[in-house]
Amino acid sequence: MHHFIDEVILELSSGSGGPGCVSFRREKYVPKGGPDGGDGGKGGDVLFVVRRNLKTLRHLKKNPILKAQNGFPGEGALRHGKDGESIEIPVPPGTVIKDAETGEVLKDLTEEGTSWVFLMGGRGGKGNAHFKSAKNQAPRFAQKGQPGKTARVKVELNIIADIGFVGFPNAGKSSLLKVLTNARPEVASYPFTTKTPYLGVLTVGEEDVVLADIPGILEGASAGVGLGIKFLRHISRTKGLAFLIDLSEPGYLQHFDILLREVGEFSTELARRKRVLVGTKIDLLESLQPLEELKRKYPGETIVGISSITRQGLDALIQVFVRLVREEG
Ligand SMILES: Nc1nc2c(ncn2[C@@H]2O[C@H](COP(=O)(O)OP(=O)(O)OP(=O)(O)O)[C@@H](O)[C@H]2O)c(=O)[nH]1
Ligand SMILES: [Mg+2]
Repeated sequence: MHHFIDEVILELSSGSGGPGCVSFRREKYVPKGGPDGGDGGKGGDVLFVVRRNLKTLRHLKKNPILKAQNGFPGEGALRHGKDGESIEIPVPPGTVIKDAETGEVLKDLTEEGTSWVFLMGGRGGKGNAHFKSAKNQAPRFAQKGQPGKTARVKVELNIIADIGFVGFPNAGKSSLLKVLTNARPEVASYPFTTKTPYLGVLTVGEEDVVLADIPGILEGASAGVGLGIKFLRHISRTKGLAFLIDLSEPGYLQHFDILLREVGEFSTELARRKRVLVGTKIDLLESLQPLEELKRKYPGETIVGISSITRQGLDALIQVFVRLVREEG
């Protein structure tokens, strides 16, 4: 997923109403019963429902053609047909529904819990019991159900990452994204492998956590060294930052100060964002001494040691990510 805009085209249809029934009462000793055809059921609606735990539209991509159920036909003895089942399409907050042809915005779905009926199902047809009159005691016709509606919509979402990765080139940012998410960024042993931001979705139970991997940052990046710091813009609306520090590098104890300074040059507010320090590549260490040194130097920080190769520490890190995302403010 390269893009920060997620979109999917859906073809949606509401259900048609069920037809009304033509029927006449049949009872013993009643030679000519009156009309008793029941009404058809209503067709199912198509509605969008906003769910806060969703962060992307990925769940809609497998099934882009959705049709609600038709209403069932009415039956004799004035029995109504059952209504067709509606379809609820769950979307994350911030989803915009557009006409696929014209691009016109049909609805902005921002509030959690909002439920918006987009296509109403067709009305059920009336049974012949409705059409009895003085002139026509035995109507032999009933109404058809009203047809359902079909529409093609473009569903769009501006994805905002929850956690942004910050680190020197080669710190292991893309490797971490790769082991935690569905994303497949390139990983290589040379610096600046990653040249554009990359998103991945980490799914923890019911919850999606969107992780953003951006190009590495060097000392002086704010003055234009390396690829600079303009990519920080992509993680400026995250809920938290993960600073990745390669513990197998000799200068590792200085890395966090340097990174934080560069981030601060971009935005002092971002430098105060909730964060976790991630000591990477612990599989390369003879002992966890470097991790302990880091914890000693920054007693006020949350620090987790990990290896994307042996997967050590990943569960603990996932817990920290979930906590960062859930905390309000
Ligand atoms: N032994 C070991 N090697 C790792 C680990 N994580 C990453 N590496 C290696 O470190 C090198 C850089 O990893 P990347 O994930 O590409 O690093 P990056 O931070 O995305 O680098 P840039 O995109 O250049 O900023 C690669 O050779 C990886 O195989 C780890 O946990 N253990
Ligand atoms: Mg990378």
